[in-house]
Amino acid sequence: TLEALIFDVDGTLAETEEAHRAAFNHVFADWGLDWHWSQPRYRELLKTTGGKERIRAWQQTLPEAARHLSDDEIARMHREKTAIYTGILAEGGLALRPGVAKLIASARAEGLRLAVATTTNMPNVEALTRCCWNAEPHEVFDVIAAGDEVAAKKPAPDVFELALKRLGLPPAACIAFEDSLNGLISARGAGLAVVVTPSIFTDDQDFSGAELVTACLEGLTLGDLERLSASER
Ligand code: XBP
Ligand code: MG
Repeated sequence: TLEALIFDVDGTLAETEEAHRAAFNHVFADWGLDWHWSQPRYRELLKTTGGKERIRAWQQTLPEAARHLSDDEIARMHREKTAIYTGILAEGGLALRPGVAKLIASARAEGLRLAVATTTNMPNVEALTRCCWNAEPHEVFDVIAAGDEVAAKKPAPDVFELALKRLGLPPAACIAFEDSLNGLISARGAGLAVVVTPSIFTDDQDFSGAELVTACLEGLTLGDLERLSASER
């Protein structure tokens, strides 16, 4: 039987990537760099999960002479990016995707447990629950596995495995919610059934390994999820 729901954050709970993209571009300008991540470019860059990893991967695409940031500098730049991003969310204006609030409320009411498995770091999860629920992460979710808590980010299964370990549940008792192919691969690697709601930056990806691909979570019942989590994989 289904005992817990495990959610990705970016792109799944809310369409956060435009705020992330704005924060990256903001910090690049602050550092006097002429880097700019356009939407089409960011669609490609998102295939590298994690902000620090993404900056590093971007730098690798530049000519040798332009690759001057060390890993320490990237870490510092990324801390500034986090401050900009959380500032954007604190201004409000970010909404949960359709159906998310209702599904989480009904799961809670039915005694299911709730978890997060995300590549983004904890301050960003905090900013999101404050903005969207007016609550702290642990008031909404029982378990949170985030960012640099695992060495290998998605598509590695580590962050979903960590969430399962903290829940103390086997994958068969849970279902994962994702918006990206990297997330789908990660969750499946941890043995989970996956519901995919493609986001504005991932709607061209191949989600054939998912139990369900749907535009949004609206109308999805716990009974539907119970059936999906029990399906053969
Ligand atoms: C989301 C990400 C994150 C965010 C930025 O991946 O890859 O990197 O874009 O977050 P997923 P940080 O939704 O698959 O978890 O800058 O905090 O890393
Ligand atoms: Mg995501």
